[in-house]
Amino acid sequence: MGLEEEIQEIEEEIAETPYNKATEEHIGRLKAKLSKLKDELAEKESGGGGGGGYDVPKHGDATVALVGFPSVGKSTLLNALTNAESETGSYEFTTLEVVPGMLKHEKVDIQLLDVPGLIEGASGGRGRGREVMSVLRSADLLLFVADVFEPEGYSKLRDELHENGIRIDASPPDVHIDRRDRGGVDVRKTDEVSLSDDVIENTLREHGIVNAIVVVREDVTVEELNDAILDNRVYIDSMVVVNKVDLADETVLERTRDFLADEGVDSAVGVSAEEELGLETLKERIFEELDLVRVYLRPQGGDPDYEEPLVLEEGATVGDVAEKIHRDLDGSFRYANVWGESAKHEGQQVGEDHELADEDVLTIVR
Ligand SMILES: Nc1nc2c(ncn2[C@@H]2O[C@H](COP(=O)(O)OP(=O)(O)OP(=O)(O)O)[C@@H](O)[C@H]2O)c(=O)[nH]1
Ligand SMILES: [Mg+2]
Repeated sequence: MGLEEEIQEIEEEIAETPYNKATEEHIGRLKAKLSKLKDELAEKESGGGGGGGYDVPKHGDATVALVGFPSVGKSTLLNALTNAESETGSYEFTTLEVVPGMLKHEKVDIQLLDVPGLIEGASGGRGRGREVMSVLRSADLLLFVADVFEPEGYSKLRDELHENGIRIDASPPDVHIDRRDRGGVDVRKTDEVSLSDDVIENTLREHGIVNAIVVVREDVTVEELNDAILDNRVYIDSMVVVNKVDLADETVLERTRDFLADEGVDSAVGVSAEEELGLETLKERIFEELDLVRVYLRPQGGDPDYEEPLVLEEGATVGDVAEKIHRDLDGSFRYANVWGESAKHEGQQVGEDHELADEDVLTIVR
């Protein structure tokens, strides 16, 4: 039996098995096996070198990927938001390559990627789904684009990405596995963990881990435990944009809003890419969701550069800035002065570990 058939068989078994306490462990084992087989398949298929148009180099301060079914209006939206000219059409699969565009907002360069309309089943390696997945995995934010008349597409794609190891709007489970040479599996867990030691041990064994100290500090599911063991999951934030609102009446809009609310999405942005409605709100939301930190550098004795901030991820420290501006800094960093929200007082003297806030002004003294 080939890898594909094996994958299909396990997927069918999972789909047919009701999920409850009694089957949880069995399903967990199946999912572990499934992950391993899919990884093998990906390995096998990635041997042949990349296809044209998929190796989009990352540019700008952050990368946002547009994800949506064919014809929802991704290319139209990219063209409306950026300087890009992505081909649009009223037929499906107009876009066959990844088209980048740059959006400048609040002095930040945001790269938007228009990826081919994803189809269900891409995870099985069908079409160019696999290459598309690799583009999505490296994005900083996923922008799901849904047609106002078919919001169901959003849920289907989200599930599809989940199947491909992309964990949306989640953080890595608080599970640490320290492999050992002997001693069996030693499970250490906090009170809120409901998985039994047996389930945890068996799941590890399924992955060939028989000696390890496992620390579980969160009430994880078997699937999350698998994720922690596999260590090849990516965790990406997402947001939803509902397009073509120009065509919808109040009844349609309400149905779409209700549907998304049931799916846990209560802050989708409605736009019309064609009529250019709602785009400013969308830009604002993309910027907010990226959680970026803009730092204005101020040379010693000079004025801050408010035009070109250094853009970093939330949680960035003075050390991260130092590293970004001069890689030759090694050892020559003495201290820094900070003005802004992260400073206890204006011009506070701080060390490399100081965490910066958005719009801080920083002077590095070396
Ligand atoms: N009325 C209306 N039509 C739109 C809107 N956005 C896109 N369209 C139309 O929808 C069709 C598909 O748009 P595209 O931008 O090509 O869709 P796509 O998601 O890029 O499609 P693929 O590249 O095939 O995945 C085109 O005929 C667009 O003119 C909108 O906001 N309102
Ligand atoms: Mg397109």
